[in-house]
Amino acid sequence: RSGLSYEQRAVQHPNPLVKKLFAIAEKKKTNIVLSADLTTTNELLDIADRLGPHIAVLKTHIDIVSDFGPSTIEGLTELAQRHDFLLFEDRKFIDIGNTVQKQYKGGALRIHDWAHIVNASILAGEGIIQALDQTIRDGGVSERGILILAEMTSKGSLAVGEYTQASVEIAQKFPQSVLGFVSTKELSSHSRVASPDEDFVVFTTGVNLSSKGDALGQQYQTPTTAIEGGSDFLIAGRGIYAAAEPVTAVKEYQQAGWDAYQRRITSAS
Ligand code: UP6
Repeated sequence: RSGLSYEQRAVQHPNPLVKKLFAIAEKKKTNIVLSADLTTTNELLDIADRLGPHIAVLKTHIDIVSDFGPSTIEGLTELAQRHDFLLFEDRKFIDIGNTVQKQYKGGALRIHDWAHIVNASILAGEGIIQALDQTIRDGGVSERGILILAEMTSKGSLAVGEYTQASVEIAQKFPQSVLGFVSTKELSSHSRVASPDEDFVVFTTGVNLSSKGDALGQQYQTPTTAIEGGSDFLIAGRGIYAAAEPVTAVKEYQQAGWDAYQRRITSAS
């Protein structure tokens, strides 16, 4: 699968949101997801505006924004349209289905209203994905999808082996709303019964060009190793937004990610 171009995959893919994501990547020549872990609305919108032309997706942790309010979401939505990127709320839902539906649709954050993509862990079993899938189907908005958090980049992560395999098996049960995974590499080898037209999208966190990790257990790989491992979209945070020149940094990540992707599809053809 990952030897195909985004354009080829877009043609074959049944999910309209994945088609849109691949189209954005091709048009802007970027597979970068900015992890915009800024803690005020001004900083968040400022970085989204400056780096927006170079990214395919903006990933938020909306609950760390100290002055969160309607203007936060209005600003993000407007910038996503202007610069043509998707919004991914890194909520990591993990509760029982009934609670997760309320967390997704309602509360102060109303994530379903504005985030194209959310993610969830399957620790609680497949009911959590069933619940999110139901909200998406009943929600009346077409461009919504889920990524299953199948692995984690932090040292000592327990999301390995059978757990990761169970993530793939649950994803296969909800092909309409599960777009793919957050994982360090492609997971098709974990799948017992991969059908030929299955095409999950792999988002990879823990990507950094110059650092190996941080003091709190984060572990990084480079854009090149991630793409070589089958990743489709590279999620980078501090490597970009905390750089002395974030615009220069995002262009470096964009180039590295795109070059590695080009090499992958060229060597496969
Ligand atoms: N993230 C990880 N590892 C995971 C899952 N999620 O780092 O396994 C998220 C973090 C953060 C971003 O919550 O928002 O990806 C990584 O940021 P960084 O590039 O600054 O380390």
